[in-house]
Amino acid sequence: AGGRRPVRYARPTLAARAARVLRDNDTGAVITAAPRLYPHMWSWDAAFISIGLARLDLPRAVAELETLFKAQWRNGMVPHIVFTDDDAYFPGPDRWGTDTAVDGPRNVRTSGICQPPVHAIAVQRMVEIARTSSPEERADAERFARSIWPALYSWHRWLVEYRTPGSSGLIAIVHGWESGMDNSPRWDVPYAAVNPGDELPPYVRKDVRVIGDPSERPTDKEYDRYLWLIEEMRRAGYDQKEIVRRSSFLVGDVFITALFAVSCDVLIELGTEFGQDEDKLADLALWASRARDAVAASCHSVSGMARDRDLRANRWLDTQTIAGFAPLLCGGAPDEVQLRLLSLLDSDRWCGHPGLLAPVPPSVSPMRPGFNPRQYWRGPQWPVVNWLFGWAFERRGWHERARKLREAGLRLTDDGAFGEYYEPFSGEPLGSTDQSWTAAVVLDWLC
Ligand code: 9WN
Repeated sequence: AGGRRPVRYARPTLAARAARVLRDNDTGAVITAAPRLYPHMWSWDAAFISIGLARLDLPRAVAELETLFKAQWRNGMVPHIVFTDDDAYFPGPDRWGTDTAVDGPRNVRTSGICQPPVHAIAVQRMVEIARTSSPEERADAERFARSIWPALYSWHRWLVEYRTPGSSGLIAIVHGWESGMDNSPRWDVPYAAVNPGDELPPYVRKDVRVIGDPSERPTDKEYDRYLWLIEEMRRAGYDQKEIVRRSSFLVGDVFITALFAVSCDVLIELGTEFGQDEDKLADLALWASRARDAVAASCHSVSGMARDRDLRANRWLDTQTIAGFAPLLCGGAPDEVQLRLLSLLDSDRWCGHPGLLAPVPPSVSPMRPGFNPRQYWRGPQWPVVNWLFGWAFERRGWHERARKLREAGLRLTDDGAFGEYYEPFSGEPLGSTDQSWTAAVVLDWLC
């Protein structure tokens, strides 16, 4: 490989460029997810951004997560978007209409759904990074971990209390955006049952104006469904119990469930170290073990891949995507299943595909029908997802595997464009460039 892209930056230059992206995307109040396409704060982006920032400016990293958690809803939900005043993104706060939601936050405008719970992971990583720095930074990071812990706990409790319906034990999402993998083929079957009514208020997309090639984004038909689900939630006044009872989309998300399990573990570690309440630590241990069991129980008997569950239609969703490797993030599946997943991940169906520029797992296997190398969550490689697997592998003691994923991630991103996602064969950056979370994970890999 090599030579398919004109530019390959040496590591120090790449690090300097990544740092500049985070600085340039800083409005002073928040670091936007991307300069033009996403001029607001996104929940899971903010977590990754804080990890990258911890290397550059710990107080700024702390401030970022504090801003996100100031927008936490009174019931515990951490909203997926915290809006700035910029109106270049649709749907903005007026369309969401959460201002009158009973549980909404005060003095800040947010969307009305959530995103994957990776925030405890970010806080622990920030502490680790600060410990390699000065004694002052170490003390600041530890003070921050102690002070944000109760808010992290109540965020996790919200996921259990409001989003673990039925008996599967999986954490449920009520909108594909909550998964962070918006138009992944994971959601095609449940979305087919979402029928936007005639009452869908008209709207104009803004994302396709920013992205030169609209085929890199979800389709209009998909957007109608995304907007219809918002309409349903708005009508329910963002009453979570009501939404989970009635919305036309309710799916147990195995990837979120795995992240939740491991985030609970991390929260236990932080809480044990920083003297948090024993009862709360016991809650977290119970939640982690239930989530892990749910992930293991979802594994397909032949492929071993973990599956989402359509909770409206009561059936497993067999579409194979990167999310099928969820048990590798959190553990808990039988050894034999885990080995099968590892060899599948290494095989030519995934990271070992001979055509890939870099052995980073694509969002969908290039061997699957429906794989689209340019469209969003239907094929491209996402650096943040690679970071998550690398982080989890390191944590599980699989150092060589973690190192390989880090190297692969750096190979993919050494063009210095900080693409939102990448075409797996040519390595062309797609979607937004100068995407903050891509810059952040690159910084973490480099340090
Ligand atoms: C909708 C910000 C976000 C990411 C998501 C990614 C994309 C938004 C969009 O951008 O979603 O939330 O408008 O497409 O899918 O994972 O957090 O980077």
